[in-house]
Amino acid sequence: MKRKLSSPLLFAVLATVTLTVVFWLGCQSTTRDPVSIGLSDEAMKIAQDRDLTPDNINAALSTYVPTGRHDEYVMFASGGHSGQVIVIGMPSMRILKGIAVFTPESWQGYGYGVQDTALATSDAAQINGKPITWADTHHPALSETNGDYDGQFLFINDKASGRIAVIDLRDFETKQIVKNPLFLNDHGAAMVTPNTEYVIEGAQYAMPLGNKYAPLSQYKEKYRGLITFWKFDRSKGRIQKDQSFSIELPPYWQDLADSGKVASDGWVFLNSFNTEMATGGVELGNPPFEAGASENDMDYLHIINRIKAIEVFKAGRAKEINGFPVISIETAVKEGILYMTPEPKSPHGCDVSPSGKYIVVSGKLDPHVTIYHIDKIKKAIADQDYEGTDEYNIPILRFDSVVEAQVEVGLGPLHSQFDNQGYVYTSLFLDSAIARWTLGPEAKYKAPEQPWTLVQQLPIHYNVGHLVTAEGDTVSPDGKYAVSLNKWAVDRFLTVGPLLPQNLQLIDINQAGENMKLLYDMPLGIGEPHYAQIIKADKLKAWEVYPLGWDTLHQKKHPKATNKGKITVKGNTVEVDMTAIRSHYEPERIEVKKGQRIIWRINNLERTYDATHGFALPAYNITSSIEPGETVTLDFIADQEGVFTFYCTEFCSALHLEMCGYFLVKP
Ligand code: RUQ
Ligand code: CUA
Repeated sequence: MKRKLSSPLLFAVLATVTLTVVFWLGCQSTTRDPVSIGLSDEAMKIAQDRDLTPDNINAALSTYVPTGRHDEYVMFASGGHSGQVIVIGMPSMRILKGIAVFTPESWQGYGYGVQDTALATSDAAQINGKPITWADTHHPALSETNGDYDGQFLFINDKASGRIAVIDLRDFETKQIVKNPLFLNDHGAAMVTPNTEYVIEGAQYAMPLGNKYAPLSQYKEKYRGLITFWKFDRSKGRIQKDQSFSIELPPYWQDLADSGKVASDGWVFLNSFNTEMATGGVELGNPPFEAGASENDMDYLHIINRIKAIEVFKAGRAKEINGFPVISIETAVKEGILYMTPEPKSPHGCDVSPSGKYIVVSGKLDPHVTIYHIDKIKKAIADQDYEGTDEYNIPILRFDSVVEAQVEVGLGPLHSQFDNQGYVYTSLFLDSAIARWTLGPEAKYKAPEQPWTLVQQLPIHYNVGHLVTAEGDTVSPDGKYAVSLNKWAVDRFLTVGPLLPQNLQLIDINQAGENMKLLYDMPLGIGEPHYAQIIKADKLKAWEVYPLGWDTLHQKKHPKATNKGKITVKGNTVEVDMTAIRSHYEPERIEVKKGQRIIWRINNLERTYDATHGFALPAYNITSSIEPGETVTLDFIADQEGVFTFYCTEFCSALHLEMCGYFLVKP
């Protein structure tokens, strides 16, 4: 409800604001005279003209970042089916960049002829020889050191094709894409272990491992689930496929994963649904998946001993499928790698608390969140406190023995995040709200008699999927801000046709108790952001320019980098070494014969921050971005004769239009 502002109230608010601002300015600057600022009258008029409430004014002051100043946090949001990652400054919620990951992107010259990109060099850009040019990015994961974001790397999954990408945060560019050799989709990805030794990729919709055919009538025997542990080498900045492995899982649909930390370090948790093993077929009179996969009251939380799994893999006891090592269910059970425990009603979300003691799981069709305690899990395993096994002989830990608490938070709970006050925040899809509740003995504020208590439900707009808090997946979350990643926007913005943007709502979670406040709405109209992570901006140490002659894909000096333009003809190959510096290329005329192979390297010789040049070659579908210091390589056959004008696509100087040349292809 919008409250109309009464004048005395408005005056009180503005007076407080003005005093604060004046005091602050007084502290900041000796050259400005606080008395002459006259903020109050002007601000009052703006507020009245724009019909702003006191809450509006507070929200505006909390989010406004003046020109030239920088945001305090950076959010990395998945770009959903745009296949990208979106970088957003907080609290201003200004978009800083879209990072091209799985999808060609022309501004960054990603996927348009440049050879030195993850997309061009990865065999994961094709499946069975077919180029895959889109992706469905879901869960970004920042690299961690001792459970804290270290600002070095970002990983993200492609749910659609079962892929993981590695982004280097020195230049915010994608360096590697790996394809799961056994599976065509993933969802419990990407999550990292506390020192980023492994990137976790849990599968989703069960299928025969290794992309083979089997009829649905053989679902229980031939279809499987999967979890993959991708070994990450920080010094190389690459996933090491030859040191990675998978664990075969039952054909339940694995959902969200999280790595244990601190108290639960060495364990991995992965929830699931469709333990009914429904195979659909509504057209045959079967229940549709939505009903068939929701019949059971309980599904299973997978509990995986990562340390033991690594031992078994290193001992060579995994079998190979498609040339990739897989620990079978049988071995996993025998070696004490795999356990299950029930989780209520169509579970979703699986989030380990900062201390690592608690694992929070929601049930989409249950108004509660269920909290498991790692000590209870360990004890139940040690005591073999099982309530039986599933159809695949996996021991099921007794629910009552491992559950610490259940909290009724509201309808349609999905994901949970943590802060520095011992609150947990759970997104409520059906209620369109964020629930704040206390994390048992870890809650700091006025330790309630009932340590697990719902504190507040903040309405959001509308139908939240994930939510994220500042540094919320680390061992030491910051609190301060949460962002609700809403699936529906409905009436929040001007109409833009039937396809609407998603709405990211910024929430102030700084004050304890029932004091969460909505601050800002940010529409995002480029694919659906699923999950995001938020890092303190000062942890990011991105380069301003590349070292001169830089191969950005491998992050090292390009062996053929040069500061002299030249053309070399070797048989049927023409090598062009071109330089780019304001405001010309050298050489400017390149004449070749039709059918020749052209290896064209462009060296940006600039040392100035932001002095990027572009390179566009019409009719050849080539476009590139050459950032200061970078050397890029194009490699193509001059298969079209004629005259082609290449030009710089970045407005780099007053004579940017003159930064061009002729590519002449003789018949
Ligand atoms: S989960 S639909 Cu991240 Cu709620 Cu994927
Ligand atoms: Cu270089 Cu425009």
